[in-house]
Amino acid sequence: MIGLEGALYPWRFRLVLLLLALMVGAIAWRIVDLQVFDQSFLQAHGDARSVRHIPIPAHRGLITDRNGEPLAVSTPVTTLWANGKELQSGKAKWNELAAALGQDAKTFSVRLAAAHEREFMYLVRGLTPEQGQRILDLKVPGVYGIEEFRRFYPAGEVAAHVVGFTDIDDRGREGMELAFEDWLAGVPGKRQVLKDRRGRLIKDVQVAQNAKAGKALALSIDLRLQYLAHRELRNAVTEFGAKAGSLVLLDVQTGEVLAMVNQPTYNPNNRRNLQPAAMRNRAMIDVFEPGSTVKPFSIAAALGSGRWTPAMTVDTAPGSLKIGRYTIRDVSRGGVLNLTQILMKSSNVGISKVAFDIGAEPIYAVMQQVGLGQDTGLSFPGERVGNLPNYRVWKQAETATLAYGYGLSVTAVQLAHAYSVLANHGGNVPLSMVRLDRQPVSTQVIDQQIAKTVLGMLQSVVEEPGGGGARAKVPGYHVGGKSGTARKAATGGSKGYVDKAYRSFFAGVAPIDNPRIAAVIMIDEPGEGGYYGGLVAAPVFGKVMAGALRLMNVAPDNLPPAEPVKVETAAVDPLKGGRI
Ligand code: 59J
Repeated sequence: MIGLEGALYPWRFRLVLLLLALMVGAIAWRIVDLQVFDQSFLQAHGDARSVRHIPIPAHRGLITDRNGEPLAVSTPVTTLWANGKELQSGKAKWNELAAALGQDAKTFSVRLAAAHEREFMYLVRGLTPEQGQRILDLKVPGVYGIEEFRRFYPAGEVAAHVVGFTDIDDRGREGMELAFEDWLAGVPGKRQVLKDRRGRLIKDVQVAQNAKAGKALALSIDLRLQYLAHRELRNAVTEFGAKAGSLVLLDVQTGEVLAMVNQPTYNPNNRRNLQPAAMRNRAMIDVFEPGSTVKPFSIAAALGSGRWTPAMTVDTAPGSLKIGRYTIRDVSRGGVLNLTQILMKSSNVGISKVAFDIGAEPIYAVMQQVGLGQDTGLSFPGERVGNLPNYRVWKQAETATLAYGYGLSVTAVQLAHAYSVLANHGGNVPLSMVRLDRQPVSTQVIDQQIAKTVLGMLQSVVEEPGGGGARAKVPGYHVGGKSGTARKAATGGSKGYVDKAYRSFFAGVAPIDNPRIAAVIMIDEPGEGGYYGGLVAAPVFGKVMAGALRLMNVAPDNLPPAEPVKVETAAVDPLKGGRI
């Protein structure tokens, strides 16, 4: 045996020992380095290659009408996706898969073969969970399912413009779905999973973060009134061959929008072949000259000036009035008219003469205070403000046209709001598209007595002979309102008004003594069977109001006097008895 001392080359032996020791030391150091100093960095990188987070979709809040009727509902669906690389190992099952998905086997296999380098492709989105499971049960390699939610709109085309819709990724795109996106959406959660080098799911580790469901939203809309408004507007647009139309119903005490419908409309549950014209919530995103429907506000300004009383008269003969190069015309000639008759005959000349007397400013002020051409505060997507012009110096032509409704532009919802202020006896309540739990603050903008006087005049328009609003009558109730027929202003740079293109209006309130509902009907370009507001729009008011007042349990204020009740006297003497 050769001892250490006896080694032939002791220095060599020591060198080897030293080298070995150094190597052990280096390795030990590296271990410490990796395990201690670089640990978190390496852990993160390791996880990044194997631990994945997949999102857990959050349940989107339910949208209902004011009584809890569902308007937008999220239902669970299964979306199928595929890993194109993994798919290639299961070609034998492709035909079966194509059949289950209802696709042509040939085109389908071409599509799958072309995806051989893709890690992710959608196969089909939004299946019912049962349909999805049936396909997953085929166990085609590379085919996976994810749980998602899809919106369904139970009221379909009836509430489409108000409710709006979400896109395929469940984000609000239109209407209240978009306006209240943050409220409705919720926060998606995260699920931690382990995947292998090729991205295949190995293990569902844990829910890293629960999804937070979105909040429910109750709209101000009453679906019963919405259906009624939809039906009557659609019938009128069809009957008169009109291009479009809008109808708005407001609760005059709370400012809540009870119904808002437009024609044409669309089915939000099937948005293929969608026409842009059908998608417009015209009641809020289209503006127009309101014409004669604003005359009641000019009258309110006249009464507010202190210079006019309802009995005071104006001579409107000969039915036209020249202002420079411009002529104001009445369609029907009236002669000497008091303020009520100016409204009943809808005299442009009459209201212009009143306007010249008081000046444009007080008329402008009333229109502004009732919200015409003003921001509604609703922030509805695409909503327009319109325009109420304010001149430093008002020329006569501008004064006259403002007084009978031209030169300003408004939305249907603004016009309804303006009538709701009259109906609320001069109190302006802000509009709301969501159900309110308490009475909002009202601002008195028209004197209460003046508002009541104007309401009385609106009643005459509907209930007295020759008022032009007879077709707006509602059996059992006293109502008031104003019709309007306005030529359409030329668009696209051309001046003046289009030949034979009109908008027909009716705006009104009911019941007249203690109004609850204000309504505006706008029919765009009636093409057959007449075009006057009193003929086209007024009947829609009558029918919708009749139904709405009944549905809202508003007590009738105009019932025929009760028939004296005949009491049948018993044919027998109760004391003596007899046959009953
Ligand atoms: C009218 C206008 C256009 C704009 C005129 C309607 C003006 C005017 C320039 C001729 C049809 C028509 C600024 S009519 O709304 O007076 O609702 O039942 O469009 O006057 O000066 O062939 N309404 N309508 N005027 N313009 N400019 C009447 C009236 C109204 C009715 C009927 C008959 C117009 C009673 C309208 C209705 O009150």
